[in-house]
Amino acid sequence: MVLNVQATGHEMTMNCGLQHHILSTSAFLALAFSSCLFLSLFVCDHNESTVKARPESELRSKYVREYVQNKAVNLSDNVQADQLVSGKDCSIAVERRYDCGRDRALTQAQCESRGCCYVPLTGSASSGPPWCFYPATYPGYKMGALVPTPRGQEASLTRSTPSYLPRDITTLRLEVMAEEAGRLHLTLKDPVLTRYEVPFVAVSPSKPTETKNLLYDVEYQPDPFGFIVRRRSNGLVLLNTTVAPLLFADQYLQMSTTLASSVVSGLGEHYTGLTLDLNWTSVTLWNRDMAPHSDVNLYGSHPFCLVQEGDGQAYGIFLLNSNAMEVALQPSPALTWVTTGGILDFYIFLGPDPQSVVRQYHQVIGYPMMPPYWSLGFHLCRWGYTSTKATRAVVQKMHQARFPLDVQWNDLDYADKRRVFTFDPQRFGDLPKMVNEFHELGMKYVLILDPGISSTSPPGSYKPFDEGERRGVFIRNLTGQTLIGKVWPGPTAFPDFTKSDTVSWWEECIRDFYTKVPLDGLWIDMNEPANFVQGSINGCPDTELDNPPYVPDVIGGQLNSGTLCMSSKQNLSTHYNLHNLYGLTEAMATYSALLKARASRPFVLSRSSFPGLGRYSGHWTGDVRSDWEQLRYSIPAVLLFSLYGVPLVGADICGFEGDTSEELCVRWTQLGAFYPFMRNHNDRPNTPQEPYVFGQEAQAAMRDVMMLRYSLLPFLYTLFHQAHTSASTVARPLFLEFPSDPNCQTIDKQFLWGSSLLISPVLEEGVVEFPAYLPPGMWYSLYNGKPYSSKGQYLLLSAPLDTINIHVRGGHIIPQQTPALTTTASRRNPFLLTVALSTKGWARGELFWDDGESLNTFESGDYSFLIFIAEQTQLVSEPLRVNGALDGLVLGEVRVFGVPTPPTGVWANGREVQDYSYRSDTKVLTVSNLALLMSETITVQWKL
Ligand code: MIG
Repeated sequence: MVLNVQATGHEMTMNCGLQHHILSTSAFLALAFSSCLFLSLFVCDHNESTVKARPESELRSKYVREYVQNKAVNLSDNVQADQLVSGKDCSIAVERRYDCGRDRALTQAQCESRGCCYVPLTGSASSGPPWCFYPATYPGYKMGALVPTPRGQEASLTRSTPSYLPRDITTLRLEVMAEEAGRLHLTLKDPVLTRYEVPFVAVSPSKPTETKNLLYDVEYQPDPFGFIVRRRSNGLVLLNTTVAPLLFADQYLQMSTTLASSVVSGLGEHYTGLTLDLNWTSVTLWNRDMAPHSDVNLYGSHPFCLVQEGDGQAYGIFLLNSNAMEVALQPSPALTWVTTGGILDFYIFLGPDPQSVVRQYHQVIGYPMMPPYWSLGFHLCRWGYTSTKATRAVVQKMHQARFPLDVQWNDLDYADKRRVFTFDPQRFGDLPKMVNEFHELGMKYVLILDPGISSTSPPGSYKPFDEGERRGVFIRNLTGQTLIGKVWPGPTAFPDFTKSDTVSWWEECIRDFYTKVPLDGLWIDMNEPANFVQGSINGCPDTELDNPPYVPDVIGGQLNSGTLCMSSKQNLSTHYNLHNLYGLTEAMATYSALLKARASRPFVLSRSSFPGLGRYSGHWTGDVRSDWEQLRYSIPAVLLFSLYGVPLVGADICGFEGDTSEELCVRWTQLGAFYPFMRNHNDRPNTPQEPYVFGQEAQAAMRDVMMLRYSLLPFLYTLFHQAHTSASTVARPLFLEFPSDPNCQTIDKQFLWGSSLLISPVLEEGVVEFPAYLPPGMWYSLYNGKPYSSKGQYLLLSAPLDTINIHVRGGHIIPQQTPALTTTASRRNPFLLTVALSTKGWARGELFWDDGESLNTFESGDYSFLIFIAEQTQLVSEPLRVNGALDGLVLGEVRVFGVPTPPTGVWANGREVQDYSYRSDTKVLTVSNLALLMSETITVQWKL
């Protein structure tokens, strides 16, 4: 019953003018499709080629780069793109060339022996179109008749001409499932030999939806096989895979498609802006311990992208596949998925609005977990708190300087000889006592847990390894022995979290440690998994998995660079197939272990990620450098993880690698106060960066913004509840909220919390004034209620060192609470409602409240839920559901922004109140010193 009021309120907040600029060319396209065989000649033309080329990106096609380096060919001048080459139709516009040599560099002779076109380009080695590309028709699979099945339709695909790859799968089964009106699910598998498939999906295939209800149409080209997906409402082609042949060999699967626009977000984890550069680039998805920098694969893999169509609509593409993958992007616009194993398992999400695309995606990968309330407080960490004494001193200094601190952390320093599940008897001998002291202060404690288990302690002296070996929990090498790599403790074995015995052993290790050290959460690092030696201490055998015929463009050049041998064996499959799932499976086991040990809501923070991680864990963006560019790119990183279903995310505030500066650290703390997950963390050799080490002015700025965050935690927590129950986002890119505003498509220097707070941080050194975009509508400064009515324009904002600009959107009510130095204390303080009236004089908001740490409170009904509704002259707080968590809590203050004239009187629950003020300059009414029970209906009225 409560559910139906928890929609995120979009219908009331769309005051942004819904203009639907249907692409003028769509009618033309629809005509072209009905009559044309070679669709590929048309589908890309509608886009006005708005390719974004980021200056820092100088990526070229790998193919061209190799040619230039190897000088394999002479660049011939003035070669025409449009020409017939040895009888093949090679008259293909350069931007619509699809690389025929993506698997390896080819000479002209090798290219032509593949039956492909070889047309070098002049002086454009850096622009990246391939020189060897598929001709207009090229043999592929031939599709048989589509036959109905209980889940949809299926057809058989056969290849009669071998491809140029080893071990073609010559017969494939295509299955097409219309699972939801807005979700198309399409798989290509080997019908004879079962191939590896990703084992975790949140939804099981459902009954097909009636064709008349679908948001899309699918058409097939039978020979060579390809398909086209169109948006039914306007005929827009969203995917056209007929533009290049399908390849499906044992270790090389490739499919190309056009895209409906060049505004593409996703395919992480990379160091990029919110939208990708499609100018002949590629991204590799292969989990790797790698400090964030341009053009390399990082810690996580998310084979999902969202495409904004340009008229407020959007769609998503998800390839559920965990093998090493490269996605090539080209400006036509188009992309090519190349994966090295598994099956092709595509989901297409039709939206039609971007927020619906995100929800449809999260329905497949799972909605995010509800984090404990305390985890939204401030976290402090560094590598180099070398003893309990040093750790206690940090906490004490934070308290003395009156900074909020909910969670104190320790890095590897705590462990005895760096072995997990131990603590150093000298330096951390009284660790349990320290943790209890923190608990008495209302704080929490988290420590790091690496997956590598030391394998060289004397037998009988290190139970996690002895017991793990006895129970066979570790990943094995090709010949069946425990694979040994090297990480912080020296030689280590790696738990295989795809095995149930491993999960129970891990749960026991955590429970045993927890009985000594009552920690509150676990930080799972190095779980790509990272390995300091390549493959294992004995190298890797020479197998098709260790040395595959094709290796995507991974940093280090080989799949086993910085990780385990690909041929090593896990319960579910080989590491070759499961590598990208290592962090996810560790997060699942760790979540379950914490739940069993602590019997309350788990907190897990994982570095490695894969779709579905957000159900168990948060994420931090790894080893970011302490510089301004990394500060700036932390925003798209956080926003992209929202799209990936991991809303609890943040970067290391003030930067991890290198020394920070005072100004950078202030600005980073201001931005970090609006990361959903807020932690300051520092690397071992660097100068300290705890808030208290800086000058008084810097400290004051940091304290202010930390207090501001704490005051907003009831609102933030409610956003997490919404994400958990309806797959909305917490930190939200502007385009999700204002899909029809073209200005918002790529903005990633500003972002929103939910639909109502706009955050505009300073991201450059020395800047104290900068232009920020205010989407159409009423906005108010969160600090003083100063109003801005925007038609959708940039506004010059003042931002001295002590200020981060935050605007509240008209029509919204923000629940706040008087801040304190911990959430334990702040949760008992009076609430404050900030009411930002729309131009029509209304606003609404909501509050989700529970004890902050019990599991499944929403699911079991053990929570409170309040809605707030304001009209011209009154505010009503209506509890729709009340539980004990609200006992004794009061509303202490109300601020109303946008009250046009001074009130002549104010009443609270019918009684006249004296304690109010009105400012004519900002038009803000403040009613203070209230003490009205939140568990009851509250009415505050003012007479104008
Ligand atoms: O090889 O535990 O990203 O946050 O401080 C470095 C030490 C291992 C990497 C993590 C970083 C952490 C560090 N870890």
